[in-house]
Amino acid sequence: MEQYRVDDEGKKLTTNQGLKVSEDEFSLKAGERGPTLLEDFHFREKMTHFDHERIPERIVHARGFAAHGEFEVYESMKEFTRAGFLQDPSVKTPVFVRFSTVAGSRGSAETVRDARGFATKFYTEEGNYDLVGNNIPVFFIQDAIKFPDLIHAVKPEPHNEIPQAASAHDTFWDFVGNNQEAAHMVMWTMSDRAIPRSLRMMEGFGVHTFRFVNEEGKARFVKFHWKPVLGTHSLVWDEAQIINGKDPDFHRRDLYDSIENGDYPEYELGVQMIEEEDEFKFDFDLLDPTKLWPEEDIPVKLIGKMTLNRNVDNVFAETEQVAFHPGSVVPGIDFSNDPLLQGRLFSYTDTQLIRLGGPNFHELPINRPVCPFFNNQRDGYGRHTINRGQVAYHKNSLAANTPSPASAEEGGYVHYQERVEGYKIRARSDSFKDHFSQATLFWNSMSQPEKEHIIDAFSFELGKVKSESVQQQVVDMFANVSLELAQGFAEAIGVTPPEQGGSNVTKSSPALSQEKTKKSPETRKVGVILDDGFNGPEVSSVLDSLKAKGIQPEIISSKLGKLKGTDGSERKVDHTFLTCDSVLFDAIYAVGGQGASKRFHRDASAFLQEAFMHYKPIGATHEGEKWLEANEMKNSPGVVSGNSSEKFASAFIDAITEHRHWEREII
Ligand code: HDD
Repeated sequence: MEQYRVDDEGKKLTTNQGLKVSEDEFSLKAGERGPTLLEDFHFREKMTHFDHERIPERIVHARGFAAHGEFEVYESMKEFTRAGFLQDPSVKTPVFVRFSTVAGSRGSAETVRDARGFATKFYTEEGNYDLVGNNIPVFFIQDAIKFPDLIHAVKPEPHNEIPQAASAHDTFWDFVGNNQEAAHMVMWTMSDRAIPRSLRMMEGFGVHTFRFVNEEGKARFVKFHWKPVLGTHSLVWDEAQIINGKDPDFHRRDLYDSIENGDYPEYELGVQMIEEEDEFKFDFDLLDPTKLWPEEDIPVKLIGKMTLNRNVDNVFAETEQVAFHPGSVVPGIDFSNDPLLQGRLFSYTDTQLIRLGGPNFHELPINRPVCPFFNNQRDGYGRHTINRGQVAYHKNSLAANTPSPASAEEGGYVHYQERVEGYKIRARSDSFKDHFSQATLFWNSMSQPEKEHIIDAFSFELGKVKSESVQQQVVDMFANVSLELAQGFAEAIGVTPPEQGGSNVTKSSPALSQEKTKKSPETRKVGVILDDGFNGPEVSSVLDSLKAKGIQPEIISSKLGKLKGTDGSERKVDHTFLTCDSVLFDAIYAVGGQGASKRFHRDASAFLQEAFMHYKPIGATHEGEKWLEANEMKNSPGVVSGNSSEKFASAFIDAITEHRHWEREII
């Protein structure tokens, strides 16, 4: 991509024709106070370009943020797939990953309750491979023909464009109540998974069943997973909503800053594989995208690692113009007959034609394969390549019948030869008809706090629905998943709680709960509340211990500038109480200083109360301890106090590692 990067700094200003410009502030006029002249080609070019600087936003996944990186396989996957980029651990394959929310428009906030897109483009030597997934392993619908209906229902309502980037409205829940295949995914979107703490701390899934095909032509069903090295962690709903106001760019800022700081986000690629002959051995259909493969039954084999190590230079040129497509595959990776996947194979190219304005979008630098590509396609809007010669057809004799197809041995893509037969029919297999068992499996797998969050999420979302009939339909529907769940939110929204129903599914899959995820203090942000006259040696010692664990302390005070400690040491203030908020930190270290004002005490207390409400770790010494006492927070779980700095630091780091302290009683 290097050849396309341009640095304008230090250069003379020119028009797009390369003509040096002598004046860029005044248009060409007939006299100093006269009208502008049509002759002013510089003005016309500048204004025309500006007038055309927007393209249609994506119909879904409009708000996204992306980064470059690389992928390495741990060991050759030759036994399972011939995909070139999965053979050699010494090869680094460049990747570009775009994360996104689904429902909101380009300008919407980021910590909304929604699935997150997780789309990865591998620039392999055999062509681009796109793994276009989400952070949720299942989908709302089973057939792509329903996708426009789903999206029409979840997008803002058409008569008033309300609400933005939210599913808490009548049309979405009307869709759910009347399309019960959505049950399983709705359980995920009502869970903590739909409000990730960071794009660096969420899983990714290819969702569909794909195929791996090896050199001998043997195929296996495969599901793809991304496992974040930092573990899977979430926000709490109240916090997520406040962040949307305090910092609508929260997730992109977190990703961007981490990469700039050298804290490169890492994800391991995992695969679950099922032999072709075992296709019918499960109590769900492998082709049904509303079903996951429980990890305890079909283990996830970790096969490689992706590291995101470079931010984009220009969001429009890269993040906005990137075009993903689940149909961009390489030899060794093939499709299944999942009807959702089959429909996606059409939709993605189609949407790029309108979004990127023609059929040559593969020539944009971010979309170009790194391997050479040759065919007989020519012309169209925005064509860059200058194809030479008179021949643009196949077969031909004038160019010795080239470019010519490649055999499998030469790297040609050969579709897996699956035997299919049947009547042309608009129908769905009976094996797709169980909509509730895995929704219950998910529910059974949740810890108590996670279950409470799900009931709260349903109560919030349906509490915003105006139609009582829709509310009742959803309650009745989710009684099939769990009576405890349906009764829980029925009560909160004031409709008739179901008396019958429930599920006889008792199975659970511990891997679905975030409770046992990897926990690490690394890259966690700690807000340090400090004022003049702080205990210098103690604060230095605690901050050094935090930093040694990769924790990032930032100083908060009543004003910017420098604070002086008791020992004369100085600390630069990063934020004031006005410019930040407790929701923007993972933990709070409250110290204060000597002689802080009443207002300081009030602001610091408010910070602690909010952090406490969001179950965050709190460390407090000196005046901090007084704020704890005043707010009855002392000795609560995850609240650390005391003056021996070493013991304090280590207990505080343990509390930060825990992420949140659900056992805390919030009154
Ligand atoms: Fe899709 C974008 C993921 C079902 C049609 N989709 C899009 C993006 C992601 C996904 C991550 C954003 C890519 C980017 O960052 O540019 N989509 C999924 C997943 C699905 C899914 C995981 C279910 C398993 N999508 C799906 C269906 C259809 C589409 C069933 C239509 C038949 N998706 C699109 C689209 C988009 C898109 C309209 C909008 C922008 C784009 O493609 O490039 O074609």
